[in-house]
Amino acid sequence: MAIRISDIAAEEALLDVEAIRADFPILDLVRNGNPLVYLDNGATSQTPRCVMDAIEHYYAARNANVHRGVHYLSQAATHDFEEARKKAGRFIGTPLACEVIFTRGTTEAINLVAQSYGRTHVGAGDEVLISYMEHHSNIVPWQMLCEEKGAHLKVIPINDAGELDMDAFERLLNERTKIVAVTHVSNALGTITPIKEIIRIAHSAGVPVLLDGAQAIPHMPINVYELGCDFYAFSAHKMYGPTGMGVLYGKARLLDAMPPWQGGGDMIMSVTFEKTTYNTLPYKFEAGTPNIEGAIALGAAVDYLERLGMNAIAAHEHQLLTYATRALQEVPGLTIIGTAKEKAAVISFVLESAHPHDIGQLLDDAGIAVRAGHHCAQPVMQRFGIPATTRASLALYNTREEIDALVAALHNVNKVFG
Ligand code: 7TS
Repeated sequence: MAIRISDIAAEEALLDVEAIRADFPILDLVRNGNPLVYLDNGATSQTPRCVMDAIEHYYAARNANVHRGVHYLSQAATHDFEEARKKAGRFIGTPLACEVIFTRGTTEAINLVAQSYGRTHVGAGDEVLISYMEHHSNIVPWQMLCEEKGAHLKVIPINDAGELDMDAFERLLNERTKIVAVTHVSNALGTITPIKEIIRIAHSAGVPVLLDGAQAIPHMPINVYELGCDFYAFSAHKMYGPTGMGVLYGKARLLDAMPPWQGGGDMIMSVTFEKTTYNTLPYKFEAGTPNIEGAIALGAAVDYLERLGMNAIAAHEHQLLTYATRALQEVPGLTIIGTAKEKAAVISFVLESAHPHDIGQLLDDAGIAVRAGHHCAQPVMQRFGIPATTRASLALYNTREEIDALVAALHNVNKVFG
């Protein structure tokens, strides 16, 4: 069984949120005389002091290139960099560091799979299966691949609650399907997709599965071995780590058989003008000097999250989601977009009285940061027949008082525009 957030939430919420907030200096900011209420965590989460310290320590005591120096600093930097890889692997449940490819983020991780695995396995007339609720970064790389190869992009529909139509999924899966690429959590709707079921069905048809974990990774424990997924992509900056950093997990057997997608330093074993032989995993996919500080800071974010406990985080956020959902439903004219049974702490909504951009502006005046727009998921907006939503995406440091501030500000929006 996949881990259900609602089951985890049955446990006590165990986070000392007040102490946690002290770890995040930016939460002390004041805007227009109001304390910052940061509810745009789906776009990027804030950074705890320990992650900043890891970056500073790298530049103060480690700065050197990795995998190439005999001198102390290079060896120390290499050690910390590879320790970070082990931490990232441990965080998602793989003991094999070779299955952890460092990338710029989720977007690059998905492009890597599309360009390497995809270009090898997808040919004319083949199909790539995604869903209606994908972020553009799990649509466009596959579209580019399909265009190049004369293949077809197929899309699993969603119902009015924003849940995948699993019957349609089974119908769409066929012998021409070469890969299924779906999100674990929708950034626009908050839906947690039934990934265990998706993987079981796809694998029974012999089709590998890539999961876009960008919005799942900060909210719940992930174990790629328990899930059995073939690829899992995520970004550090959505899990309290740095920007420009992410991970592609892939099964070693698959990664090993895939060609490199970028050429350059570090990804080679030997080079002559006649022939180049490639490095072993994971380096085969990491051409050029990597984001060393980013990897080390990602490792620090993993340490931080493990100290707090992903179950406790999931329980806290689920309680907050329930509280916020009830409170928002009391706002006249407000409709929540995305009412799946299983949701992570993301709430998209529309308000009769005002356009999402005007709402975003008025909330900002009150010190409340939300995202207004299509959330890089335009097909979701088209599916619901709306141009945009306002989205509050919650994190481990958010509180009920902040939800109350959001609700009060929305009542004010109704007053101003009503
Ligand atoms: N996949 C999903 C589900 C996402 O939510 C995002 C970013 C990405 C992929 C891309 O991640 P990146 O780190 O490579 O950029 N989502 C959002 C968002 O919801 N608001 O801003 C960025």
